[in-house]
Amino acid sequence: MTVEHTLTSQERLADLDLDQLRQLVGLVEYDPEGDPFPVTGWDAVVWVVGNATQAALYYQLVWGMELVAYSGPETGNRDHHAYVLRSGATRFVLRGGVDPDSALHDHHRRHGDGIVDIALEVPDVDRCITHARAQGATVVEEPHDVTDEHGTVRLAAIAAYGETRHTLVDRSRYTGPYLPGFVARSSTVVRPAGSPKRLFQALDHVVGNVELGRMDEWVGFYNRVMGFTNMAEFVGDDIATEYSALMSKVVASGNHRVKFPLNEPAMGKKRSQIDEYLDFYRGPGAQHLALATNDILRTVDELRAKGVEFLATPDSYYTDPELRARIGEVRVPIEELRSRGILVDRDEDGYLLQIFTKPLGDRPTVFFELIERHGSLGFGKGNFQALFEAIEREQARRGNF
Ligand code: TYF
Ligand code: FE
Repeated sequence: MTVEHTLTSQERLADLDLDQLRQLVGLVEYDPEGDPFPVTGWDAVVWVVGNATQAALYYQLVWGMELVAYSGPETGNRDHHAYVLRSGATRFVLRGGVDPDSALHDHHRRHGDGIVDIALEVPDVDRCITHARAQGATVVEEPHDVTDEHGTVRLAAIAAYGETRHTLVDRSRYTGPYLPGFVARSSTVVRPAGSPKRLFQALDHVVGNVELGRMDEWVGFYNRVMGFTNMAEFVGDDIATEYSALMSKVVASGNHRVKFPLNEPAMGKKRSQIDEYLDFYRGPGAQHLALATNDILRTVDELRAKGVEFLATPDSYYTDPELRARIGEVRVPIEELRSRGILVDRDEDGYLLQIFTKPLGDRPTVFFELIERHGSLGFGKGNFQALFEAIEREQARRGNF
């Protein structure tokens, strides 16, 4: 077994090392030798939003992200604004139409604020595309170089679920702030004295919602096209029919940096939360991003103080003796978790702490999860019942019964 030592360019910039990543996102050792589609890690999560200029401020002021690059009319891009933000190893790109005829407005009309591209850093774009094509993937952008005074980036893209794509990025010959066409731009937002340097350090997983009966197709896509392997965690129709009304499987890249749980709706007592997403997003798309933090208590306190709303967890969750026994000892008294509504799950490898926001935008579609891992490589399976009940309470408040 070869040990994987590669950091993504973004992780290097964030001064994260492999030990920290092992803890934060459950990185594992693997042998890239036989991998038909080697992936180093996340490159960027690209959003289309209704107002990128304001969203860029929201992610700086509320989520503590740092503005690092920009493209727009002043840089020769008359079609749209694009703001590049980062927090640790996580990079967001927020795009919003300027030209009234921009195709971004059409995208936004259909989907609302959402994720258009889950871009991945790869060492060899051409090798990935050759393999992906041979496996029947739709290549939406052929491999090509883009160049400016900072060097050259090689790019290509393949289609994923719905209108989502995976751009593949080799930035090994590039030193610029993001991509050619972007200029470096720093935050004008002043960080309040005493506030933490960052509220999250890395991206842990991105969940995709797909149509009824198509989850296995998409699992197969990631297996065949991208060489991803299935992780043990899944939600079958046993859980689905009882309360969650969804089925879920997880695929991961060789080093487990990139993890994609995939959900499909299932027939439960009520209309599935996945059906609600599919209706409001007008099709398949990215449902939630899990942001890894090494201090979820502090992060939740900061975010609450700035108005972020989280799903409420009933007190019974913390007093249930069975659950308390299963959780055992964690790094803080349970009271600290109860007062914040943070969930705990434990498996044979360790435990994790997690909490979920309410939907971020106007439509009940995309939301965030905060996750603090302590050895567990799972996704909080033990919390699914409590979590899905909380989601259903919110759905009912929105008029979905
Ligand atoms: O990523 C996961 O699998 C967990 C559980 O609507 C989950 O975060 C699954 C579906 C959902 C919310 C959370
Ligand atoms: Fe999750």
